[in-house]
Amino acid sequence: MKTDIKYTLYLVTDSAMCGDQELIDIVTQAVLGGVTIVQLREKNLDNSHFVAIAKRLKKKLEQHRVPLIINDNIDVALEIGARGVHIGQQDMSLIQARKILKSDYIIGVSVSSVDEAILAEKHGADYIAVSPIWATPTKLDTPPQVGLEGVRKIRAVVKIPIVGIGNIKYNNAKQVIQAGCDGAAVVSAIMKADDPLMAAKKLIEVIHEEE
Ligand code: TZP
Ligand code: MG
Repeated sequence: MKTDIKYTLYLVTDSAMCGDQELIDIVTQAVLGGVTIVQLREKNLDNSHFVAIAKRLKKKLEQHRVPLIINDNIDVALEIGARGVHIGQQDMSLIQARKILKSDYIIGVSVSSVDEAILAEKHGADYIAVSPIWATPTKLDTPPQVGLEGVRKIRAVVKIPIVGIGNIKYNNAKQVIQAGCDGAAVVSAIMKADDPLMAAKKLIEVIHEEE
C-alpha cells in the first residue's frame, strides 16, 4: 500500500547541521510541524552507526505515522524495515534496486533531466526528486540547476509524484508546487532552523495557501 504516502513536505536529514541538538529531536519537532515524509541521509556514518540511528528514527516516526526513507543504502533499509530508499543517478541502478526490494518498498530517484525522469518512471520508481531545482550550498556536487521551467517539462512527461529539492525555503516553496511538484524536499530550511517545528509549519502553510 503506497497510496498513504504524502510527499507534501519531505525532510532530508543532515546531522552536520544539528549543532548541539540531536538529529532525532529536530526531526521530531519537524514532524510535529507538519513534515510528511523523512529521508535519513547520512554520508559520513559507518554502517553500524547508520543502522543504530535509523532504528531509533524509525521507531519515533512510526509513532507519528510518518514514513522513513533511507538514502542510498538498501542493506540498511532492509535491515530496519524502512518504507523505502532514495537513490541518485550515481548510486546503485534502479533496475538493480527493484530486483532486491519488493514492490511494496518505495524507491525514489533523483533526476535532473526529462530523459532521466522518463527512464526512472519506466524502470519502476515510485517518485522522483527533481534535483537541484536551484543551486544550493548544502550539496555542491550536483548537476546544473533545473529551475522551475525544468520542473514543468518533467511534469509534462511523467505521472508519478515529483518532489523538488535544492534551496527551497518558505519564500519559494509555493512556486515549486505551482510548477508541478507534489511536494517540496528541504534540508537546511528545517535542519538549520532555530525552531524546526515553526519552520516546518510555515512551509506547510505556504504550500497549502490558496492561490
Ligand atoms: N540533493 C539535491 S540538492 C540537495 C540534495 C540532497 C540538498 C538540498 O539542501 P537544501 O539545504 O534544502 O538546499
Ligand atoms: Mg546518492
